[in-house]
Amino acid sequence: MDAVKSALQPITHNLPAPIRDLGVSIIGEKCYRALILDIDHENTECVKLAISKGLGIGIIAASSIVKVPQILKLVNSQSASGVSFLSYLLETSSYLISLAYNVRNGFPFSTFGETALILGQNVIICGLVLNYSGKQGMAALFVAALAASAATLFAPNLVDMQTLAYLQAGAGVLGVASKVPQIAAIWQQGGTGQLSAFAVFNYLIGSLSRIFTTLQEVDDKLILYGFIAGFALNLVLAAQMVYYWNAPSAKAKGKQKEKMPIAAPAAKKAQPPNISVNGGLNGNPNGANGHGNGNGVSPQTQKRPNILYIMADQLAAPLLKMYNDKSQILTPNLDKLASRSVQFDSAYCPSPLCAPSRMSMITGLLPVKIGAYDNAAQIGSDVPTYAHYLRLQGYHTVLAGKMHFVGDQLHGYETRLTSDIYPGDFGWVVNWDQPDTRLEWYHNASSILQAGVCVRSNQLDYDEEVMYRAKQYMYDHVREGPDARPFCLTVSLTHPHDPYTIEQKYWDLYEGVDIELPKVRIPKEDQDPHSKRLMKVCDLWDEEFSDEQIKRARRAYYGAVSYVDDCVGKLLDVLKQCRLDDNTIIIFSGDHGDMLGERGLWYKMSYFESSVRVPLLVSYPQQFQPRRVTQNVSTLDILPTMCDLVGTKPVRELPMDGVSLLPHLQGREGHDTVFAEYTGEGTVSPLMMIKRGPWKYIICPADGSQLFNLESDPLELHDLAKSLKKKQALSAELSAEDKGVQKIFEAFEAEAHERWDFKRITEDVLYSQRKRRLVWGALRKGHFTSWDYNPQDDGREKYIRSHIPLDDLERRARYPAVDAYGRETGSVKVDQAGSHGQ
Ligand SMILES: [Ca+2]
Repeated sequence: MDAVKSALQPITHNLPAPIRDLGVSIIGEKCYRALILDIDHENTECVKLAISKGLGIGIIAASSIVKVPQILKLVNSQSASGVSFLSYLLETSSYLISLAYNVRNGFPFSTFGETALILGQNVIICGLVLNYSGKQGMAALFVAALAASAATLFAPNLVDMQTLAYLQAGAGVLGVASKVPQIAAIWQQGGTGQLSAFAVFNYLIGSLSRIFTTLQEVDDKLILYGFIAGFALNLVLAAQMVYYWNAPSAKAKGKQKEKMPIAAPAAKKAQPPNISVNGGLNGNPNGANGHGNGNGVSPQTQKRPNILYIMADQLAAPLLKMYNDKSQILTPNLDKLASRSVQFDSAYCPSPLCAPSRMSMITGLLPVKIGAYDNAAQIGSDVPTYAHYLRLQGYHTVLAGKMHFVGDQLHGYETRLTSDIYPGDFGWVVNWDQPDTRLEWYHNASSILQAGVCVRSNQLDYDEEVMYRAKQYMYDHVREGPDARPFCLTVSLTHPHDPYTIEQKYWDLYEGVDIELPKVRIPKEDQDPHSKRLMKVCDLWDEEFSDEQIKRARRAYYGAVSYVDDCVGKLLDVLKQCRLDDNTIIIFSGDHGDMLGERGLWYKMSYFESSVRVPLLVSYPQQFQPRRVTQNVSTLDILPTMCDLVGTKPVRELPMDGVSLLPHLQGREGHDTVFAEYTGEGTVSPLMMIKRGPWKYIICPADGSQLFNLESDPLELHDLAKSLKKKQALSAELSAEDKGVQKIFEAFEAEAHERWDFKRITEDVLYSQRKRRLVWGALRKGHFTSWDYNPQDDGREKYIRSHIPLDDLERRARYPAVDAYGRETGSVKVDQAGSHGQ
């Protein structure tokens, strides 16, 4: 020891003045002499003090950046969504009081410094939250109020020490109370979710250290009790962390926890799918991947949940009752489903056009990435879809209805029950080389002019077949008995797509109803460039529809929506009759909306809400408490969400634009940004959208950019980009609010140009269009071979046939199964020859 001392002393006695002074200022003259100069380690008092000071400085250093990630998140997203101002306000107030109490008591800075640093960061966060919530005025008021409170608390003549002590006691209680909801949430959810273990253990160590530094340096019971209570609650949190860390599985470790399939107990780590192991056509009923348990949503039920995904076509979310109390459209079944669902209030399609939206939805990839440019674009058969992912997990992937595939008509679906309603070829290629030529298949005014009642239509023929096949599939499935593989059945209806015509029954639902006219009417000359072009493309430019015509079209659409609602009711009814309802996750959504006369626009192809926003419901009350989610999400998110629902993950090495909705479904914080891309008819260059928080930003090199704040301007009447431009042209003085908007707009512009190479995308689109035009021209010469799907339906193998024993057949066909006396037996004989005919 003496050797060490004599080696060190020449150094410690000759430290540079600034370091010596710093040391003295931290641990005092006495302990500096004892520890540094004399190197006396027996001096316990000074050693303790030095440790205490070291801990204090460590805590202060860590606290100086503790809120930086939150600040960056706010700045990058330019949205305050999901951040509670009240919570930050309370924390900020409690820190301000503590700071005043500590300063006025003259306690050493090292024992409370973090209070000041976190306070400063909280003030920034509060300001950002108010700013991004569109309350710039409130932000100024908040800072002023804070300054006034600080002045009051620090002034001995205004607040005496006794009052300040009471306030400090209150602040301590407040700080402690803030932990309780977190503990309760973990208890209820049976897991720690996205709570950071790093933060929890940091807080635990921090509060323990603070007890030590307080005992060592501050003689104040109030402060001490606050830290002890804080430590106790942090200890509970940490214990919860440890408990849930290990509870689900000995295999589940650390960070993998977040990636687990929902509530899956013995879940294995998500692995790239392995075809040789996973189920083939025969399917292993216990999971087909040989891992059985651990892949299910519910650990209690051995059988993994089925998925029934119902889609509508051209169903505008803003018109539906579930999104608009005042809606005149009758949708009792959807309303009931919504009340049992996690309902997404801001769900967008990835492209406001049929095929691109659907191709992106099934692949989780934005249209440009997969070449889904228009309604005649083909995506590669090598692009993984949710059907591939679920099939690998042993699911029977089944499609009944429309998907608007071009070329490959299956894209991973094992079974397709109907043909498509639209052509699966290059017939509808857009031509940007001749942008002013209206093509024969474009939408036109006839839908509106001829709106009304029908006995039958193309659409009804189609959807009636879709419904029959879908219901029949569920009946067949349940008669397969308990060994049937789980299914993912997509039922995709073509209603309420135009033409606006529907059966009398649904038309009559609106008899005597004064059908609401569009809310927004804009003179043609005041329309934005894209809307003008859309009116021309859809042959609406020279039309002046009377209110009566508009009402008839809307009434027929309302009827068609009620028809969809009826279909949903029927599907859910069959699910229930087949006793599949308890173990089936229901997803409801659509491919895009319909302007239905809003702003003088009809159909879709634009980024206004009625065209681009879609309904989205996920119903599985056993796992997901019904709630509403306001954050922006996309139907792109359906693929990664389905993967989570069945206990797998998209392959990490492959691109993925969709983000799982699981955090939203579980009531945790989830994403709030969506992107959309449009390169179809009605535009002449790529038209893109970013929706983040309340901001909707639209960019098209041919038309310029638009910016709307949906929170303050839900009808999208004020294009902020346009008004900024106007003010700048007039060299008008920009208000503080204008400057804020300008900053947001510029950030979006930069982001868009970073994300999209418009020149290259335009070239790619033109290249694809030209290729397809040439190929399509050739394919129409001579003998035409259709790519349209022809579903298998072999009448020789159903019903009563001589090669199937009659008694067996009747017994198998009856559900529920009965014994010889017609009493329900509760089980289906599955060992008989194939229920689908062999
Ligand atoms: Ca469509």
